[in-house]
Amino acid sequence: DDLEAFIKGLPKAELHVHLEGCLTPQLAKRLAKRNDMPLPDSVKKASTAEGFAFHDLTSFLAIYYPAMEVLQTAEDFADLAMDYLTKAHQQNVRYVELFFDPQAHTSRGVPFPTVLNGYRNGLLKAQRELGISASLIMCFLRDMSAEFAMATLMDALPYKDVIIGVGLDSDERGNPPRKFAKVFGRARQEGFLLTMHCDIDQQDSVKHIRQAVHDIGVDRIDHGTNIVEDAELVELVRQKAIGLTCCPVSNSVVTSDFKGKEILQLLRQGVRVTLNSDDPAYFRGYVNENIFKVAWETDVTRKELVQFQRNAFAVSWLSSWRRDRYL
Ligand code: ES4
Ligand code: ZN
Repeated sequence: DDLEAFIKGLPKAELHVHLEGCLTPQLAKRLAKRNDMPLPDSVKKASTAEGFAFHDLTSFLAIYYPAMEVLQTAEDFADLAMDYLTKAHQQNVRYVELFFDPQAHTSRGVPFPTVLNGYRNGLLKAQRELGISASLIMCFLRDMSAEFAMATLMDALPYKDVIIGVGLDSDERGNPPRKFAKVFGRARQEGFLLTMHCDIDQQDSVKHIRQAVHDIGVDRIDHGTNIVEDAELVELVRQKAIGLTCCPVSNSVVTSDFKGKEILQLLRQGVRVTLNSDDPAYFRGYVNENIFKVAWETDVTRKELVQFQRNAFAVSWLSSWRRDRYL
């Protein structure tokens, strides 16, 4: 209807989307064929015409990492980036900050420069052919060691033209922000901006968010909606204008609650919350579908839907990243 057209027409920025989470079964099949390799079992079992099928975080991760096997050459990484950016462009997304997990590739023998040259070429092609702008945020896998993260940070130093910040993802349980304090301190010294996943309803969510703000000094938090449990933390995040990148469809898959009420409450309290897709090929929702979910299932107004996008551009790293320092 009319509201749907309104949402589709909004100029959008997306700040929380994992490149490896944009690998559709269709693209995985094409890449497997091109690389003359069998389709990984996990892809074969879990894929349908509509996308991947799974029901919680564990069953998600059990397909997510094995499916990446099909990504072998720089061209594969470029095609993955271009595939997602084509879809984002069709949804009137103007600017994207894309997460990627280099350790998921280097740990299976794909060289770091292959990943980066591929993604960089994909981003340049999308800018040239579609006019959509994108940058990379390199995530460390938090269930791997701080030493491996530091070595990965060193690998990234020659790629500051395209990597604007660092983040932290994968399994949060038992892997608090503090584990990576030294790595993030060095990343800041190197000029990278900082963000971190603080996932929905984890053990010690609020404690982890406090560590991210106080001990790490993050510029943004990915998810982070559990701050609603602590009024002081809400006020601190509001005052510091720290953006929260929320992902309603992803929330509904991994926790069975999309957190629409909490997201809207935070928006109304003046926190810079944004709406994003997380792993769209797996959760079956790009950014518009995430906004539709909030629109259909809460009492959000059109003005507030505009505010989500104002927030996204405001807490994006478009203006704070001084690309000219590195070129
Ligand atoms: C992720 Cl949903 C989710 N959780 C943790 N790590 C991730 N990486 C990509 N998607
Ligand atoms: Zn995420």
